[in-house]
Amino acid sequence: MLAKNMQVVYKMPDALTDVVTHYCPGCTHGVIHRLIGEVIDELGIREKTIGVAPVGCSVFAYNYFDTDFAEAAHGRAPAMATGLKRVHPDRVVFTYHGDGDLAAIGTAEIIHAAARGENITVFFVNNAVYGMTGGQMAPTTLPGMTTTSSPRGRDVELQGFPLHMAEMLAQMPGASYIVRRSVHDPGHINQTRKAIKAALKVQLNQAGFSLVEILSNCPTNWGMSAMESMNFLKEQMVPFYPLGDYRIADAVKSLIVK
Ligand SMILES: Cc1ncc(C[n+]2csc(CCOP(=O)(O)OP(=O)(O)O)c2C)c(N)n1
Repeated sequence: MLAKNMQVVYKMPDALTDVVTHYCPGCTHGVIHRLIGEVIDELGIREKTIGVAPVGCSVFAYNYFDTDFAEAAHGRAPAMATGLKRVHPDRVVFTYHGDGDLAAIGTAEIIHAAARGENITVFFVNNAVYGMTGGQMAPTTLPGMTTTSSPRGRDVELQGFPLHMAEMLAQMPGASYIVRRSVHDPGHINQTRKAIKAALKVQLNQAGFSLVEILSNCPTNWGMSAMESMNFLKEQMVPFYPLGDYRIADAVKSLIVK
């Protein structure tokens, strides 16, 4: 019981379990989980939400979200989410994946889910590397960026150019809401939270495919302190992957709060 004149200013969202996660110190997966958890609570949808995570650092997300949850094979979350949503159209289905997952092994899956306009919500956490497996180059690794499999820096002549997934998926007429946000400081974390809420509202309004790309860090595999990784995110990632709204269909404009 709270003393007189005291207010609760911080509490664990009901949509998250009260456990210690396995994420590395300084990693923003935890921040993003929290934002999703807060929004699920705010929308009052915990009892009807089903999350889907494939392989990657967030492979144990089923332990952290106190919602129904399913584990997909690497790259296959959009297919599993499609099946779940079609069988249970009254449920809210979201996927949560890294860039190795969504933009490499799962590229075909995500493109076709967007093209079909599946009424699911995708949270795409882009940290520019394969985090779980030791920091190898991903499709989103920046030109010149060193990773464990590109020790001299990504050479676009040799390894090609990074994929800009939000821009690509925004070309799909089936997609209703495609935006890119970042979590490098409190203001941007707040913007990300608003986008997560808007994306879930799109689904709740049966308005089709929604995706929030969230630029994120990986201090361990980038070989940086948490603070250095936040600076890298702000100074290198954001200029290369511009934040913004890439597709907001007319039908969903009224659902978006700036
Ligand atoms: C079919 C298959 N191929 C490869 C792997 C190995 N693997 C596990 S996670 C992963 C990439 C994870 O990177 P990302 O999706 O960017 O997520 P992060 O760990 O950075 O959050 C890979 C290649 C696997 N588990 N299954």
